[in-house]
Formats: sequence, structure tokens, C-alpha cells
Amino acid sequence: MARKPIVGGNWKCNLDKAGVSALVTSLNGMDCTDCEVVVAPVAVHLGSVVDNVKAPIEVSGQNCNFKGNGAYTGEVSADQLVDMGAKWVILGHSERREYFKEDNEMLRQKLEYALSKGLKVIFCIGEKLEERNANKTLDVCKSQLEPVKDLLKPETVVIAYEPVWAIGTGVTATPEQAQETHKQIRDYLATVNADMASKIRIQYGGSANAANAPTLSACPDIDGFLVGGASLKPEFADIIKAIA
Ligand code: G2H
Repeated sequence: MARKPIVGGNWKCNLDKAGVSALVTSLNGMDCTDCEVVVAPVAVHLGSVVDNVKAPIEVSGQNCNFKGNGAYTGEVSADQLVDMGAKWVILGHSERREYFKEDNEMLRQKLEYALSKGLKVIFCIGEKLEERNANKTLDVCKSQLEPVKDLLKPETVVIAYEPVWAIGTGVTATPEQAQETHKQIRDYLATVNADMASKIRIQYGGSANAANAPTLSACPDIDGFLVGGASLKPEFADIIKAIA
């Protein structure tokens, strides 16, 4: 089953106005015909990115509220992301799970609400180092997917497998480690729905860069990347070239 690769640039809490403008200019010069490209600026810059980035690149929020507009100080709603022109939102990133205590129940609410508003979702999962060392990688991934399994549709959800020990550390999962876990995730998803499992895209995230992208993207169950640090640099274009 051919799955179109998808690369996300997760800019996290980085860049000022000038940096956003320079990055958008460089993105607009990229060839992304064979690969879907989504960029996720910080919320305050989202409108300017939507206004200035060229199709087919799409824009994503990095998070959204579990409900719509209202008395939720500091939050951004899915409704507001849609109104601003975002097509996607990232949910469940390990930094949200760790620093903002987002648990599986909260993330189910967020996913359900975001999908109901027409957003597509990059849903992040992944294990910590101690969990991998205790051979709990698949158990952790399953525990994060189980509560949302009925919401997983290939047209609207992309799963990002991001081992926490590889995020922002410069330590990348080897192609063997990444492929093994991606395959295990897909096999688990097949127990939910075989057709969905064969079609849903699973990105790898965690210190992905231009050097490791070619070997990782050659793995049969890796359908692209969610890129953090390297998405702020010119090498983002090389990551896209590596998989297109
Ligand atoms: C993982 C990734 C982007 P980085 O968080 O989601 O970041 O590529 O910097 O490890």
C-alpha cells in the first residue's frame, strides 16, 4: 500500500518575526511535490505563516484546547486554528505530556475535538529511555494509542513515533530500532483495523536530520518525519529531498 510521505517541521517555542519571515522565504523555494510538508509555528506567528507560505505547504498548530472558545486562559482552540487557516494540529508531543501534564484522557478529548472541527492531527507517541531499557516500548506506544484507536483514520490522523530519549538530544534511533517499533505499532493497529493500519502514516521523530533521513526513510514502515531542531535550518529541504 503506497503511503505518501509527510514531513512536519515542529518549530517549537522558537523564532522571532524576522526569523519566521526568513524561514518562510526559504520554505517557499523548496520542491515538495512528492512529499506532503506541514510546518508548525508557535501560535503567535501562525497567522503570518499562513499568509505567507506557499501551497502545497500547510500550516499546523503545535497544540490546541480540549474544547472550543471560552474561559481557558492561555489556550488556543481548534476553532481559532481553523479560523486562522491552519489545516493541522500536533497533539500529544512528549513535551506537552511531560511539562504540561497532558495525559491520555486529556489527549483523547483534544483529538476528538480537533477532528470534529476539521483539523488533521499529527498524534505523537513514544517511550522514555527507562521504558525502552525495560523492554516496555511497545506497551507504552499501545497504551498511548489504545484510548484513541477508534479515532485513527488515515485521511485525518498521522502518528508520529518519537522516542523521548531521541528528542533534541542528537541521539537518533537507528534505522533498525525505528523500523522495528514502527512495524510493531502498525501490527498493533492492524488488530484494530487492518485497512486503517496499512494506510495510516507513521512518522519518525527525534533528532531527525539530513544525514540520517535517507536511511530512516528507506525503512518500509517509516512514512516521513516530524522534525524539530533541523526544521529551523536549511537542511530541512535536504530531509524532504531525501524521502521524495
Ligand atoms: C521531536 C522532534 C520534533 P527534534 O520532538 O517533534 O524534535 O528533531 O529536535 O528531536
